Amino acid sequence: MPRPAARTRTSRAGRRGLGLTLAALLLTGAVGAATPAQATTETPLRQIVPAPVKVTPKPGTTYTLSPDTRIHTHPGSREARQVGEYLAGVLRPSTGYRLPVTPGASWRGISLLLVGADARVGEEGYQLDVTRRGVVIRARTAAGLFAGVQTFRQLLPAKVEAKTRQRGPWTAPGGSVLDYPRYAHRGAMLDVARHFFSVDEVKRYIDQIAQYKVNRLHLHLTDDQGWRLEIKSWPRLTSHGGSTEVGGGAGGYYTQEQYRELVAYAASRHITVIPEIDIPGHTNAALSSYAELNCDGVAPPLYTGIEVGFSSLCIDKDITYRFVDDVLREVAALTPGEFIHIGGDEALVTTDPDFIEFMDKVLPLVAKHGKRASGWHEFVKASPDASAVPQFWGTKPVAPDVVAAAQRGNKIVLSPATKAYLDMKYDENTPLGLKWAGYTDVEDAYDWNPGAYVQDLPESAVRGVEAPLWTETLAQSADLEYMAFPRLPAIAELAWSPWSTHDWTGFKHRLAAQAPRWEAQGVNYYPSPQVPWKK
Ligand code: NGO
Repeated sequence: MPRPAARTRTSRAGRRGLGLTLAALLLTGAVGAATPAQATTETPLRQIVPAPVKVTPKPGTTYTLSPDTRIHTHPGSREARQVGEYLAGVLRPSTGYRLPVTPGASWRGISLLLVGADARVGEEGYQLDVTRRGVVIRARTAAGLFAGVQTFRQLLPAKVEAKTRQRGPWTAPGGSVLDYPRYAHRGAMLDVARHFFSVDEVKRYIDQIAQYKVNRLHLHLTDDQGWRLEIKSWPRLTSHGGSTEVGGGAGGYYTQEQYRELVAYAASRHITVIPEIDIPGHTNAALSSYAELNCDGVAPPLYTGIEVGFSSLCIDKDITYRFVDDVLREVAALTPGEFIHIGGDEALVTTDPDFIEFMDKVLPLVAKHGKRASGWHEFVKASPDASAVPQFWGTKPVAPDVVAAAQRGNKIVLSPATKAYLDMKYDENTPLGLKWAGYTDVEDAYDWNPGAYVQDLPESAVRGVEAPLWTETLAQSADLEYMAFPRLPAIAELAWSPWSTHDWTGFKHRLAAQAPRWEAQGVNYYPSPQVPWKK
C-alpha cells in the first residue's frame, strides 16, 4: 500500500522544521467523502476540464481573494516557490493584488505544500481544499502543485484570465478535489517545420496547453519544407534549409540558445519538450542543404509545397550516419527530456529492407547519446527495443504491427488521425486545415477510449495520448488556436481523466464554461455548434 510510505515521507518532511501551523494543517488535510462529478451542475467545481478524479463541494462555503492575500509555498522548496510565482503571475494582472509569494504555510490565503497529500495523488496529482479562510494545495511534487494550480484557476471567475485589471470579487467555491492523471504521457505536438512559429508564439501555445494539464510538447522540428533547429556541425541546415516554408514565406529557425529558452519555458510549466528530427523521409530541407547527403550527390531545390513522401536520406552512404550521429548528439545535449523522436513516417521512397537497415543503425545512436527513441508507428517495422515508444497515427483502429510491438514490450502513444489530429477540418466549412482523415468535430475528438481503441491493444500498453497540430495551412497563433480549441481540451481530458468520468453531455457543458476564459485570454477558438456556448 503506498499510503503508509507517503505518510512517512510526509512526517519526515514535516519534522524538517515546517512548524506548528503546518503540522496543524496536515492534521486536517483529509479529503471528505467523495461523490462522482456531475458535470452539468453549475458550480465551477463541476466544470473543471479535464474532469478531476473526485470533487466534493461544500455548499454554502466560499473563499474570496483580498488585496492582502499571500501565497505561501513549501519552506525550502525552490520548485514550490516557482509554482507560487507562476500562480501570482496569472492572478496579478486581472486582480491588481500584490499577492506576495513567501515560504510558509497558513490557514489564510493560498498555501502550496509538498506534504500531507493523499497518497493516491502519486507523482503528478494533487489535493485541493477551499475553505472560508483559504486555499490549500497539497502534492508530492511541484508538478502536482502545478496541476492543482490549474484547477484552482478554473474555480475563479473567468475574467481572472484577463491581462488587464478587472473588477472582483474573486470568489472560489468551497470544497475539495482529489486528482491524478490516467496516463503518464499527455502530449501536444506542434509542427514548426511547415510554417515556422517564433519563440513567443510557441510560448503562447505552451501556456495554453499547460492549462489542461498537458505535460509533453513534441516539437516537429524538421521536414521537407524547413529545418528549424540550429545544428552547429551542419550550419547550412538552418541557414539554407530553414530559409523558407510552405507557400514560400521566409521560414526561420531557433538558435540553440532559443531552443534552450523554449525547453526552460516549457519546464517552468512542467512540460517536457520532445524534439523530433524526422528521418529518413521528410528530409528535403536537409538534402537541399548538403548535396553529399543525396545518393546522386545533387542537392534538390528547397520545397514549399504540401505533398510529401518523396524525399529520403541516402541509406547506403556512410555520411548519412555521421550526419545523423552529429544531429542527435547536438539535440541530445540541448534536451533534458528522456526522449528524442526520430519520425520514420511516410518513408515512401525507401524500401522496407532499407528502412529497417536505416533504423537498425540509427536506434543505437539515440541510445549512445543517452536518450530513448520515439517514432511514428511505422518504425515498429524495425522492431525497436522495449524502451522505444511508437506513436500510432492510423485512421483505423486496427494495427496488428503496433499490437505486436506492444507484445514485445513497447508502450504506445495514441494519436489516431481521425480523432486526435487537430489539423483536420471540423466540417466542410472550416477555412483552415486538411481533410485527408475526415472531418473531426469536437464530439468525434472526444468520444473514444484510448484504453480500448486499437483492437487488441490493452490499456496497460498505452503510455498516453497526444494531439498533433500540423501546420501546412496554419501560419499564425490565431490559426493554431482556431484548430486547437476546443479539441485540444478534449484530447487532454482523455489523457488525464479516469474513464469513469467520460460523458459527452457533461463534457460539452464543461467545455462551454471554458469559453469565457478563452475570451479573456484572447484565444481564437472555434465555436462548434455541438457545444452549448453561453452567450
Ligand atoms: C501525416 C504526415 C504529416 C502531415 C500530416 C497532416 C504524419 C505522422 N505524417 O501525419 O507529414 O503533415 O499527416 O495531417
